[in-house]
Amino acid sequence: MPPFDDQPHRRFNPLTGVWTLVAVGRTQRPWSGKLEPASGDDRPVYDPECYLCPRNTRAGGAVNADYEGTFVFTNDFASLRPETPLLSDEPHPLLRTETEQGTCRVICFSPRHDLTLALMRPEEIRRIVDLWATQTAELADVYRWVQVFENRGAEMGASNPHPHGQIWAGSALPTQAMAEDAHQRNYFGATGRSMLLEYAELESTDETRVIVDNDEWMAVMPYWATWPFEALLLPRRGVARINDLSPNQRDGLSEVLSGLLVRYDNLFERPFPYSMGWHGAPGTEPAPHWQLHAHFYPPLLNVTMRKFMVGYEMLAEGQRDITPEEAAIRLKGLSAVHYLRRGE
Ligand code: H2U
Ligand code: ZN
Repeated sequence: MPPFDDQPHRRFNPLTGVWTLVAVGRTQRPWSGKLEPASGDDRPVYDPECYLCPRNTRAGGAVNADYEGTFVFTNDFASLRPETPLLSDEPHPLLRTETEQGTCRVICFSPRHDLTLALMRPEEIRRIVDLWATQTAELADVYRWVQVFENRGAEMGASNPHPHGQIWAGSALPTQAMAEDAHQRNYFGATGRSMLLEYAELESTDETRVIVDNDEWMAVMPYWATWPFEALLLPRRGVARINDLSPNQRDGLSEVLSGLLVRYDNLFERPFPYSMGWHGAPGTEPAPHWQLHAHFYPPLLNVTMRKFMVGYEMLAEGQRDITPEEAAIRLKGLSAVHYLRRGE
């Protein structure tokens, strides 16, 4: 167990260089809320009004393919466009601007409107891992940074319950990527070791914060977590990018991903909202300092309450109300069977 658990303390995130304040006992415990009826569990297999279901017409008139597995299309409201010219302007050091070239895609995880990743079997999730990999490889040939992500649930701004994610790829290295690149590079330069590979080893000798794992992957509540039920998905072997994963690693990932998402849903017996995304090495050059990983940032503190990152968090630094170890114990004690699949 970490020291100072009974006192307010700060923990350092070596990946981003950011501190989080752990102020335990500040609010009620996250599992003491009353259960609200789960929403979104009674969706049809096909929704004629859904812009992601097969064969339906999207805004702007494009018609979705009659797809059976996964389906990818360029976002009809793309924030980034490939034809934007690369320009920069700095009339004064305080007034810097650069244009951003890129593309935005929407990726449907399944033709089934009623499914979620948490309800899919690992074999079905594997299809999505393969899609993330092929999309990343394709876009990394053109753009410096490829951001694969999923906003799940209306609480995180998802516009549609149909299982889907997004990919944005762009010419610049975004702020988070830049911080993680610099910190991993410095650590590798100073120690000759990959930071997150070493971290995964640390976590597996202790296991306090490991939520679910197998021979290839672990889902861990990071020591420095800011969000109440934040998780980090880490491979056990060195790998820089999702498209570099072996078939065996992809199977292992699908299993751990399923294990984490089932527990997330089981925590409050409702679909658990989150934003998740992959961080692989930027570009296509060898990157021994960079270890592939995924972040999960769920906003809930308990079943009825969202963790608001406001006041102190906005103006000083992130703050959490329960220790990561308490949150990990809570999650890993949950059933590996989804609450909607009990009795099947
Ligand atoms: P989110 O649910 O994570 O917001 O993703 C859905 C995306 O789908 C969103 O970015 C796009 C929105 O721009 N979209 C289309 O491309 N076509 C449509 O017909 C509706 C929504
Ligand atoms: Zn649909």
